[in-house]
Amino acid sequence: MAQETIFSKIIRQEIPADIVFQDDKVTAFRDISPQAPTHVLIIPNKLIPTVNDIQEEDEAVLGHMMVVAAKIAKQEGIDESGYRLIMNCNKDAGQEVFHLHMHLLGGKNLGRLIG
Ligand code: IU
Repeated sequence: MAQETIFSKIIRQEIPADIVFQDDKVTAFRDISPQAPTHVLIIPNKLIPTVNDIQEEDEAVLGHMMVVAAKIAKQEGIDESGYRLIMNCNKDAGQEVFHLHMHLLGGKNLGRLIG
C-alpha cells in the first residue's frame, strides 16, 4: 500500500492550497515554490506514487490530466505564448513528492530544455 503524502491532504482540502481546478478525477493547485509566473501542479485524486506505478486502468485519468492542463493554460492566458508540462520520476529526475504530479509552467520564456 503506497504511503500518502501531503498532496492527499490537499485533495481532501484538509490543509490550505490555492486550488485552481478540482473534479472527481484530478486536483490542480499552485506550486508553493513557483519556478515561473504560472506554476500549477495537476495531480490524480487517486494515489499513484510515480510514473512507474501507472496501470492500464489509469489511462483515463492520465488523459484527463492533459485535458485539464490545456484548460488551465487557457485560463491563465498562456496557451498561445506557450508552456511546459513536466513529470519527474524518481531520484535522477529529482522527484520529491511521491504522489504523481504534472508541473504546468509558463508565463515567461522557459528556454530550451533539450537540444
Ligand atoms: P517534484 O517533481 O516532486 O520535484 O515536485 C514537487 C513539487 O511540489 C515542488 O515544485 C514543490 O514546490 C511542490 N510542493 C507544493 O506545491 N506544496 C507542498 O506542500 C509540497 C511541495 I511538500
